[in-house]
Amino acid sequence: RSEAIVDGAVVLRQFAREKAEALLAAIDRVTASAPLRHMQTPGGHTMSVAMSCCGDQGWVTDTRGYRYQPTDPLTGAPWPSMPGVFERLARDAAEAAGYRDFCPDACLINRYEPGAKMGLHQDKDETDFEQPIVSVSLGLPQVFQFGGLKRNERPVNIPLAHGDVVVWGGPSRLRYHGVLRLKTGSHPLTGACRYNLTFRRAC
Ligand code: MD5
Ligand code: FE
Repeated sequence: RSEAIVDGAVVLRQFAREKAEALLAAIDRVTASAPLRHMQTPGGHTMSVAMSCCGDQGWVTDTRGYRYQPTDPLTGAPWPSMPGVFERLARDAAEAAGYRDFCPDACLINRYEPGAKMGLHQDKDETDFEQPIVSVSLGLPQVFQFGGLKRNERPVNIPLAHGDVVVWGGPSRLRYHGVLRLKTGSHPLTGACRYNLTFRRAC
């Protein structure tokens, strides 16, 4: 099933369902060498979401700002390579949404535990906004907020469940978005958390 939300954003309900176990095993492989951690915002707050990355570039935030970099600041080592199952899913989802040959160089792994949220923001640290972002939800459901191109536009709530994939391209690429606090629950594959993978072309 595929639903167009608005201008370039496509929800592929359950697109990742059959690959969920393989994706979660790959998350464990990546986070064994690049541990999930709560990064600092430039304003000095600790994020409630725990993050890690894989691929040639990883997104980081600290008191110096937001950026992509090829190494993990925690270990100094290059980010783990992008698992094959990640790369194929990202390319297949982008193609299903009409974007051919999507070749992400960065995957951000977000882990939400009960109470964790992400406030409204834009993803604009990448160089080419013509490239879509592919987002994969695993585990507990969470309400996604889809705003406008200006922060003051009222967001629309979209519930995202285990296995759902969203492709953000075209004019939706720069929309404000966030996720509401994760509610307590238990999922057979992830326990008390939700994972979100976002595939990006950083440079
Ligand atoms: C999440 N993650 O559920 C979301 C999914 C992040 C982040 O926002 O930055 O890690 S990605 C949602 C997204 C990406 C690009 C554009 C838009 C949404 N959009 O236009 O709404 O952890
Ligand atoms: Fe974002």
